[in-house]
Amino acid sequence: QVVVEVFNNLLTESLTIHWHGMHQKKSPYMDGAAYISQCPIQAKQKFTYKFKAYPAGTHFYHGSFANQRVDGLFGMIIVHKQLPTIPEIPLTVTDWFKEEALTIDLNSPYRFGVKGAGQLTPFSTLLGGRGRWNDNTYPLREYTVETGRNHKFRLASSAMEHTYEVSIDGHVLTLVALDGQEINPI
Ligand SMILES: [Cu+2]
Repeated sequence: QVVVEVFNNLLTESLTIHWHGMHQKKSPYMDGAAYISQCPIQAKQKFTYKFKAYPAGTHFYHGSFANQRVDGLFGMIIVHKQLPTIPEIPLTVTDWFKEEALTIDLNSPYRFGVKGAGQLTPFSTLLGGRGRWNDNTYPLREYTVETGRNHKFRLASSAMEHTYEVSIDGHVLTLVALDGQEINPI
């Protein structure tokens, strides 16, 4: 059982949290889909989410009201079936727009091409919440690994506009699960 008390400390905006990948059997009202499974949590109000941590695997949570996810309201949910036997490294990937999500729209000067066409161009890609824009001094996220040992990266993309291909220079990655389901490793 997962119990998360969410206090909305925003000044004016409501919010909900969607627990991406959780099946929510017998707890549909905990799914966090604003206006579908619950009324949004209003500014300065709190709400307690309770649900079963199922299925096991790599999942993430994100704001599911307007585009708050794009402003950084997301994180990992990792459900372990048993204790990990190799080092695990959580890794989020997202596109970052600098502008607040509520002001990104079709008329945004950052949108490619004519109105209604093209994609928004992110200012940066964030790995583990960090990236660069217009300046190469900001420290990026660093991950320390042990030579000769297998490590499991648990990856979630919270990107709004783009899909990402992920690779690690000089290393071979074996994909062992996808969308919370184990697969034949490739
Ligand atoms: Cu989701």
